Amino acid sequence: MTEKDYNYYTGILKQRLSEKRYYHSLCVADSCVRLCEKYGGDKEKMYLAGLLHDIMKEAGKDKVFSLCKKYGYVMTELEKRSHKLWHAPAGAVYVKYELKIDDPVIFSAIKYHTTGRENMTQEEKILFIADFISADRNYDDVDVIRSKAEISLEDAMIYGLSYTIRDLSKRNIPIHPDTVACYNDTVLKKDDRDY
Ligand code: DGI
Ligand code: FE
Ligand code: FE
Repeated sequence: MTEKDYNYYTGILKQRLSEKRYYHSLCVADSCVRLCEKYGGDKEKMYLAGLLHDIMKEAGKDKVFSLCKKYGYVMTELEKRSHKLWHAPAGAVYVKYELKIDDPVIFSAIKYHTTGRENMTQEEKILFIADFISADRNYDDVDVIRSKAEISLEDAMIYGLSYTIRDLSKRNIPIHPDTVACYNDTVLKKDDRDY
């Protein structure tokens, strides 16, 4: 990315995000590059995807719903009622249609960065894990998932998904079908044992 583009995108991020989440975005972009170097992936695209992945995180309901309506993203009932999920698809459409970054790799990495999905692409997996292990994160198990991410992206995904599913179900919060599909798919592909 040119310095001009970097200044342009970080300028937009600074307008839309708190200092803390702006810093998180820079850290996730760096983690994306590291994971691309380790596992293979488009570094240039993934730096940008990491930078912009939470761009709609602090947008209000009106902004999110009007973006989705304008660009034809139809939310399911579960999605409408789960406000933490909105910023991922809304961010993807914002980046594609408003910032005019028309790239399917960046689009799908941002769209699925919160839930994951079945049959994730390499770049989707990279952003999904980069978001869990970025330098600004300091939740209890962060070291466990960081060390898993040094060994296998899929092992880190299973750990992260299992943590999220446990946390949501403990609090009786609905689990998106893509989250469950991602978990099942990753577990089933990891080995061929019967359960
Ligand atoms: O945006 P970040 O905070 O960096 O991270 P994120 O995009 O992974 O969002 C995490 C939040 O999303 C966390 O509060 C849990 C919530 N979440 C993740 N998966 C699901 C979910 N919420 C619902 N309702 N269903 C899910 O499957
Ligand atoms: Fe997010
Ligand atoms: Fe994030």
